[in-house]
Amino acid sequence: MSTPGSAVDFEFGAMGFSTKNAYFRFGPHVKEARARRQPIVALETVVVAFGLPRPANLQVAHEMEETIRAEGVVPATIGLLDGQIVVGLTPAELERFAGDEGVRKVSRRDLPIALARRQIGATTVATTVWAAARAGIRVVATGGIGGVHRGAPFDVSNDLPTLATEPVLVVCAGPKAILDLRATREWLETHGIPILGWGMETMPAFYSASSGLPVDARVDSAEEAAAIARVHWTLGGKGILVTVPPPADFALPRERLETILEEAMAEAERAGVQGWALTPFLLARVAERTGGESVALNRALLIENARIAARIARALEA
Ligand code: PSU
Ligand code: MN
Repeated sequence: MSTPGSAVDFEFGAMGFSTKNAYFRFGPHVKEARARRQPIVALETVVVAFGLPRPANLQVAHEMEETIRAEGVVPATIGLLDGQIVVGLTPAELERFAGDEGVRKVSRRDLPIALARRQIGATTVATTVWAAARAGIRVVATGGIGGVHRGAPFDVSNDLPTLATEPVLVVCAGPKAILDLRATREWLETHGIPILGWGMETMPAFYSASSGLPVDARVDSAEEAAAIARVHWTLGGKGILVTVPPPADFALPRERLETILEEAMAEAERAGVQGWALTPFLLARVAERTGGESVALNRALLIENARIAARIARALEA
């Protein structure tokens, strides 16, 4: 076994990734889970650093971990610290992502830069999925995934191509509502990424229960989702999505949201906000304009998604 902070000295699951990778470090709880072959769910840190206002961000991060533990599954929140990808941040480490330390949003193109410069790096869904795959973790829980943005100039989140290459199941509330959902759905189809609907025939739209776009199959249990994922991976398939509608008590009406989003997008354009900064900007605007309702919703769906991800991770082990 490696000592904390040293290079990883064991095999990365069955993913064919090399051993002794100095850029990975596993948290003590994750090492223990691996030794005991307990199911693990990976979590991202961009939502903590950029997706939610303080202090809700840290509370939600802890609540997601607790929810996963309550299902008998081990959470592995991923982030970059001191030149390493930490799989399974400790509570004290996680706190640094929620504060004011100049955290960098790390998508995959940022990974070598943030590691070489030993920056504190919050991982997007893309980076989290990529790291989880290297660590032999098959399930990731998040809020909304990135996708194809609306209008020009063309902006496609790295979340999509990473789902096309890594065999990981992502539990989410669909692509973020700020995106072009139709184009995102088509992209997923082109790249062979199945979309399962949790108790739904249609894909949710993050803030609302339905985008009106069909899913590829409805599933009503963790076992059903796990069974499909298992076949997908046995056949060499890669990413797979389980889309969960946001808890009904919190969902926002789609028309009201569209107005807010259109205003926010126009504002972003006037202010020249683009690239990595666009998503955090739009989410913050929506939170302001909904008087925090979107934050309550985001929290509720993140916790719900963590719970479902844990159940699927357990079903995959069975
Ligand atoms: N969904 C949320 N809040 C977030 C994100 C998604 O509810 O903060 C983050 C995820 O980390 C996702 C990222 O991977 O936004 C996508 O950013 P971009 O569009 O720049 O790729
Ligand atoms: Mn982008």
